[in-house]
Amino acid sequence: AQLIRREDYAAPAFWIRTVDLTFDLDPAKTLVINKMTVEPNAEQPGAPLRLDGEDINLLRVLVDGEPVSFRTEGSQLVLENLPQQPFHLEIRTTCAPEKNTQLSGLYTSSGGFFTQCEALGFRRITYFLDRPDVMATYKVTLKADKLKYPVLLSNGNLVEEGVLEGGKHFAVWVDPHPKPCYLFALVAADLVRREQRIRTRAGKDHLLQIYVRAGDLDKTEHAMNSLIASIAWDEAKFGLSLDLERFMIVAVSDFNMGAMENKGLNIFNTKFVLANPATATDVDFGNVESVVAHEYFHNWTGNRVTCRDWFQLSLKEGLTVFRDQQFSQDMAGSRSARAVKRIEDVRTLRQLQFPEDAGPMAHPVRPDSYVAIDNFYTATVYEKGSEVVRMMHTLVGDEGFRKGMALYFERHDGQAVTCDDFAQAIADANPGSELANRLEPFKRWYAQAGTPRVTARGSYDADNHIYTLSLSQRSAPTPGQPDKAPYVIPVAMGLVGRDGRQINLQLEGHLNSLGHDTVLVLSEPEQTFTFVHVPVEPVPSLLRGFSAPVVLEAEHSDDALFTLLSHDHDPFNRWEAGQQLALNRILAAVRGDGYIELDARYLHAMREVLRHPELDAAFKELVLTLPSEAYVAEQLDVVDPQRIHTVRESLKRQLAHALHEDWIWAWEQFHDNGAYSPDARSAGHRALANLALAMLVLDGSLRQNPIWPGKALQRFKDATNMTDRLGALQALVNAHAELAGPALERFHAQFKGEALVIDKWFTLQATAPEHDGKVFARARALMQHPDFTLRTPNRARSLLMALCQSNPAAFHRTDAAGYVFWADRVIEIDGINPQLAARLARALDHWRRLAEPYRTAAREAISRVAARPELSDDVREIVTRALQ
Ligand code: B3K
Ligand code: ZN
Repeated sequence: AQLIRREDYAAPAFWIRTVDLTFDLDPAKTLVINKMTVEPNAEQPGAPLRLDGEDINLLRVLVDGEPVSFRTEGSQLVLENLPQQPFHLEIRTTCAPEKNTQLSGLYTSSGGFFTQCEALGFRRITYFLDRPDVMATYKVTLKADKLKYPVLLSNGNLVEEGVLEGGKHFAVWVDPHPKPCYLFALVAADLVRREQRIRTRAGKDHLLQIYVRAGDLDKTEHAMNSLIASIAWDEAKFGLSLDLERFMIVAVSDFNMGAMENKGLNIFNTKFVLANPATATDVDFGNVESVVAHEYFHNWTGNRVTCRDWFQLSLKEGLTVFRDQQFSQDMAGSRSARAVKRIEDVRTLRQLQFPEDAGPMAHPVRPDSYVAIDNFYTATVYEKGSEVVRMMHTLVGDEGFRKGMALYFERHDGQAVTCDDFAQAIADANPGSELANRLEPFKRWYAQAGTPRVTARGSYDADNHIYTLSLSQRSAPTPGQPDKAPYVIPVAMGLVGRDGRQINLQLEGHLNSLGHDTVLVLSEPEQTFTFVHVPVEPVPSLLRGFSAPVVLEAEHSDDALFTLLSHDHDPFNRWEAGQQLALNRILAAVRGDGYIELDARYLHAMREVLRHPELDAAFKELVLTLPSEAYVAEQLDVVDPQRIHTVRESLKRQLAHALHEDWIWAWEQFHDNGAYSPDARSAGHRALANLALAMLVLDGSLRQNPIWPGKALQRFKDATNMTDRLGALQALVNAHAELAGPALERFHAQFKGEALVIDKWFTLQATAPEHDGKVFARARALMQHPDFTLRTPNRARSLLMALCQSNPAAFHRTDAAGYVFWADRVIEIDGINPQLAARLARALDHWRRLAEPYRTAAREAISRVAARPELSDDVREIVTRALQ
């Protein structure tokens, strides 16, 4: 395993301009004929051509039709003494798709052929310059058995098809757009399709197709609607239109990630395409919408303009996540529904990215080095990368950002570029903006790892009506980066009176009022902002809408938090205040004697939110959900997962009991039996009704009162959609109600043939609140269930990631059984699918912060994995970093 460094980037010694691929598809032995036109890079004359290859058998190499001598170095094929003019290179190889359990390159799934080439899968198909700055046009001929594989697809346009001898048929596809090889794709399988013709604003006609297995066609309508909406949004918002006559989505059930943006032929994990009311929840519907949009948006941000090298991954991922988040907000509609989406995104960021930034895998949005690039498809590159783009958007405004995007495409369409090129385009389109004025320091967001902490202190001078706000920032060291320079941090803010009034903002020395909302830019270690004509002592509402990915230490009193919770104009900060109130109580108990009785004021405030006449149900559900155990752990230097669990569960029970009548009211008010629609408003109602039901079942189970468990069972049986059915089942399972067992059995029997629903069945059991070790025991036993397999990533994740990543109290045990189980599974899965194993390996990232006896036991488990001689580079990199 070799460390690859960003600073070592050099342009390739050759360009590959055209690729003509022929596949003779056979699960055991597929023949690949690869005919390329290759052009020496005039700047590196005489250099050898080094082609990447992995797990493929080389049959022959021809240069301009003649056999040539070659050698192999490691996994590379090296050719020397090549012509100094463009030449033809033909390479024949074979591979064994059915043996490819890594799901990278060409593999089989349910009897069909599929590919996944990002990041380094193409080298598992043929020898190539497998790097994103080598862009070529492709012609692809597929040959396969006609009965077994009636559908033959590749990128671009279908130019020819026909039958061959021996029951075979063929198809020829031509993609006119030059692309890096990671965007190559093929599919040969027995699939059916939903299709639709559309005419865009630009007046062009396109054919949209979604390919799935027979039986899944009734789950494709939502994906198709989402695709159509995405196409319209990108045209309307950024003037970016679809550049292909045909756009295809294919669903496959064995897939390492969510989906893949191959040019014109997106390949999706079934989980992010298939959805109908009977089998998918509101969360699934939302995910399908955003992943379909994400992959579609990549057509411009990723495909038309791609990455120069893999260190620039966030160039396409951060930007495309930002775009899909904006799209989903626009789809949600109302101001409040947009805020709900923002809160959910921030919750994800805090749950996944903040811990990453505080642990051994901390890396900059644009990493400096890696061993296995697949390990860097992270929350930092994606979610924090999106926050960096969002900050640029905040600093230049919506219209400024649109101009910046236009300039980016004007400059770079058809190129492979860097994060610097993107930031430069946004800044250059907005001369005089805060971004343009501070571009170099702003770009530290790309270069430095770790989550900055911003401290705010305010003081009010009542005599002179002056409010002074001091903001300071500091950043802790991260691996390889002991010292950090200050960031440019946009702090969106306002001032709120105790009575809820929005205070007019006017900075000292400025004539103009800023209205009720402004963005302060913190760029020094410490800065003071003085507001004049402030009539009453205000509560500062800082970082509105979560305007920067930082930890804010505002040290608000309870009083101030209650003010913000009931009055802040910014819904995000209202939610934040509610979370902070809960967090303060949880932390007091965790640091104290492990118990706390919820105060009347907090309960009253929660009741007010729940019964509020104007707030949206979705927003109420977010406020009334306690911060997760993972988020609580983030606040502590020494983490005792059991203690956090005990405290949080206790608070939940108190909230369930004290608000009993209110939960009944909420259930009556918001549960519904009408026709299902996935829109934000209906989904919000379901979310709140299901939270109310869960609270009522929890309280009932604890008090041996069978009424609400009984009602939940009835709801579970009668539900007309998966959100409500799963909600009721989860209420029973999470309360450890007696009725949970029979309900789980019934659920399994009812959805036997629906793989994605069976995944939910595993996850539900593995994420139940731990109780006397029963949840862990059950999860471990489920490994033996006939439906369980490690070979399908969705299924493996549904049980193992659920247990090890999402259920701290079940996983972190004083007897270390969770860690032993984890180590065994990491090793076992590594032999099948290293990418998947490496994801699971990260479950113990934060081991150093664990209290004893967890810490020592965790280190032993990681060391046991690290001691295996035959580990993949992927897992080796994770455990090595963890132990460093
Ligand atoms: N670009 C793909 C990720 C590919 C994963 C490589 N291991 C999905 C996406 O971000 O759209
Ligand atoms: Zn992406």
